[in-house]
Amino acid sequence: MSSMSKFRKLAGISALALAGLTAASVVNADTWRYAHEEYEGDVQDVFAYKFKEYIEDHSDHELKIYRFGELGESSDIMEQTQAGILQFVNQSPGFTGALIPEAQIFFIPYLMPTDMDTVVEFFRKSEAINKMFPKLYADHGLKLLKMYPEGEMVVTADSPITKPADFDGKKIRVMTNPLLSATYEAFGATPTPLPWGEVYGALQTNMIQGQENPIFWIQSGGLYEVSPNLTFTHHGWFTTAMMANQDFYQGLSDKDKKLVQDASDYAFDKIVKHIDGLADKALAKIEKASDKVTVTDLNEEQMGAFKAKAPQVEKKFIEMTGDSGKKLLDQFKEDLKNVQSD
Ligand code: 6CS
Repeated sequence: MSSMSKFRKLAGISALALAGLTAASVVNADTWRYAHEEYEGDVQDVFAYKFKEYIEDHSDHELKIYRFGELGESSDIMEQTQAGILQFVNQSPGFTGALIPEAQIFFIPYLMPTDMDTVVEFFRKSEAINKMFPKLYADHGLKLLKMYPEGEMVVTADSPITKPADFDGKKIRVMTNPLLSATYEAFGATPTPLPWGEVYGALQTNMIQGQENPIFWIQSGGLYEVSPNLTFTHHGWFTTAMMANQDFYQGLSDKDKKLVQDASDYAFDKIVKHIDGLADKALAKIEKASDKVTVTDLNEEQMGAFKAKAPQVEKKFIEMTGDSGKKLLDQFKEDLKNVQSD
């Protein structure tokens, strides 16, 4: 063979090999779909985009993100994920609690500390969060990847709330899980479960007289415009969870499983920085935008009257979840004790 034809043959082989490699990487380059419950720039959106950034920087995969409303309400995106139409979903326990009763643990009032660093440490280290919850989600075809806090819950209403009697006769919107209804019942209100899409309109038309949410959401969703009296009750954190369709996750290569886990860790680290100081910034924006807004920060004594209602909600949680919920609650409390004594 002449040296020229040898070269041609080699070039042919390498062209073939290259074509094969390209085909392999095209086959391995998937587009994954991820839906969450919030709007552009909100906490779940920042998390999703950090997750996407990591995935796309470290693989050939692409992530397509769908925000609130693009594919329906929170319950719709969960159904689509369970059906495998979506690969990833971010849904808050406020809604998942209807599917996984134990997820309602976040609605036992005054269980969580108020200090953000302690809360973040808890989410990082808690055995209940990182070991027990993944098993509960797995029973519903979901691979739990991360639980993370978004911000402390703040009540907004048509008049300031300083004591349980102030809730008398008020319909307060809650996310659609029965334990959160029990909490607001215990607080003296008439709980009204509604999906997110109906909240602003219901406040505007006085169908409901209040609701609870973290302050960034009260600002970004304009809730203060229609529900201007803000009360810091310090009774809990808005927690959320990001997960994958379990069959999809199980079908990934070990390399891609690690990629997804690392991307979740990366997004978590970014989000805890993002929420640091976010509430103060959002409150400042609200106060600048409206002179109708009042801010009430309950003192220890005022909080005491609401805290006194917590044991009855905790009892309800155990009634609703049985032995599994009791074990989770015991572990949750132990994990909290561990981070509080650090
Ligand atoms: O109140 C709600 O339904 C919504 N709140 C927040 C902070 N995120 C999404 C959720 O749907």
